[in-house]
Amino acid sequence: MTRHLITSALPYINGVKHLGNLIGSMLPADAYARYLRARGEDVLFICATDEHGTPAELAAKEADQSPAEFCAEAHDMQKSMYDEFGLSFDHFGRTSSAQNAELTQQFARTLHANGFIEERSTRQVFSIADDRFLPDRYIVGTCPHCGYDRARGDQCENCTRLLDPTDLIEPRSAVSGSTALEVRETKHLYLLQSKLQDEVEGWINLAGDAWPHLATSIARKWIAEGLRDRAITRDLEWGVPVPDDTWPELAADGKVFYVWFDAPIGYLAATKEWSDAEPAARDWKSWWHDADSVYHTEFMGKDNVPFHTVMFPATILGTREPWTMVGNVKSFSWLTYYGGKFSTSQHIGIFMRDALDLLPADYWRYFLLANAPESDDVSFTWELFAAQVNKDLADVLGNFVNRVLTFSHKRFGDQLPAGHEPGEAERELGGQLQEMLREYESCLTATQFRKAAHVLRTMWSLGNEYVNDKAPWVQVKTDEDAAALTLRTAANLIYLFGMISEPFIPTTALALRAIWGTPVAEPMDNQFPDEKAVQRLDWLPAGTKFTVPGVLFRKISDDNVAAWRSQFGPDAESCLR
Ligand code: B3M
Ligand code: ZN
Repeated sequence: MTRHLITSALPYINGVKHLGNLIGSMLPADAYARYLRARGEDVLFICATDEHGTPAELAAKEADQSPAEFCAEAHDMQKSMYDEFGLSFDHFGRTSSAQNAELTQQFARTLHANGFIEERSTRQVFSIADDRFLPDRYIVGTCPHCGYDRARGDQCENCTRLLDPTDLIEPRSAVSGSTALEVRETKHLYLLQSKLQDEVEGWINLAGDAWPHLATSIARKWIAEGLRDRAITRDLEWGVPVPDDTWPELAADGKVFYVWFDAPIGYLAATKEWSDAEPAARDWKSWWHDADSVYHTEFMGKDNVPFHTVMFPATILGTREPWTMVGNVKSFSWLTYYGGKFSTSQHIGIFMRDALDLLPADYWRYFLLANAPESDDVSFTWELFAAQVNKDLADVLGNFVNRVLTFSHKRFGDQLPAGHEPGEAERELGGQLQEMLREYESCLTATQFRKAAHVLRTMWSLGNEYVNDKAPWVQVKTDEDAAALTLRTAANLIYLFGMISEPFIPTTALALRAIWGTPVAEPMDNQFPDEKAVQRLDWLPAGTKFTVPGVLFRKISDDNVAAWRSQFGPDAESCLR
């Protein structure tokens, strides 16, 4: 049986995470993992914080902390936020782990032994006061294009032009502010990707057929431009050190691996963290090494696609070892805020913490997945958010559950009533649901979340239509048994919704399964309804006890929308494109 390895792109340790980060990888990965688990599949869902690189080191400096302290705190903060969003990682690890250092070094040694890594001399800025080579971002100065006086050596934040450190006017060190800089010769490791061009291309030609269009088109474009050899080391304090058994000189110089070299290996390392926590029961290698039965699905934003479809595959192919290669690359375009970019520095858009402070996770999960930027960019607006939440969640689903159970309770007490046997209308309903379920599952299997949400919403509406047509509040006046059948059938629909809505709104789905006086399995492993049961709609027999839940989803008022617009703008008008 196929085993499903699911990974979400590893969120950078620094920076405030916004809703675009959530829908760009972690949330759809979670919906997929939850669906497959509910189907009884063998699933391993892995993520981690991506902790190395210049931005992390600079962020730590700004916070007046060591990188290790900074990362430990930020990791815990991210982890608890993701828990609140219901992201059901089997493990949420860290690329700064010992496991990642070990595996990254091992990969590098193997690539070197196979002739795919070479030492090369380059010329780089050295700071005499700091006694170190400075990465491009560690050099600041005045932008020659716009005059901004804190432009970085790689890019000017003000005019966004790409720069070379030598372009800067009055360059100085971002570490000490010293202007005593000079260009010196130093050595770095290069991954000889050019030698792997044909192999990677051949692999993409085969594997790429399974990927959605967005991913294949990006991968092919990169391949067409040709793979270039890439420096895979940097001059930083924080990172996986170059192993001194293989490159003593570089190790003595304090070189570490480039963050994009160790980050994808972080998928393996995080799996090893998971496995090391319970070595008797778990075996990370069975997922990653010589793992024929494993199908790996990766979720990521489109800017990450080249690294996952070209660079990391080249790294793996260069080891000549049977590491698991990706099966499906599910990538996403951008979620925008009123058509503009989410921006951490200018505080435009909605950040994950703020979102949770306003409303529970299920509101966000549903809206984001139903509007996932699977092909083009999608614009978040409060107006759209409020309209969809109010209609789909509050009116269609929430109200259905409430009016059915309130009425049943009022007329028949706290047990589901018996009444007539199912008739033509129920059989027809069952048949329709069965067909929709089939479609829902094929969308989820194909990682098409917008379509899946659409089908789910249609199934919820079908429940409403059934009850509206039958009108048990009228039936009860002439034929109590008919009303009882309607209510019992509707109760079974609620139960069905509790099972099938799990990937989108897990907290509510659990609540819908917990209404009944029967024990609830959580997590929902292997509980997804099969087609036959959907046709019968008889999970809950007459006599089943229930409690009427409170309001499942509250409505978002126009006042809320106005208040949130002014709170999260800065003012939404200024973001209109
Ligand atoms: N941290 C980039 C990003 O979050 C990067 C992904 C790494 S996946 C191995 O967009
Ligand atoms: Zn500039």
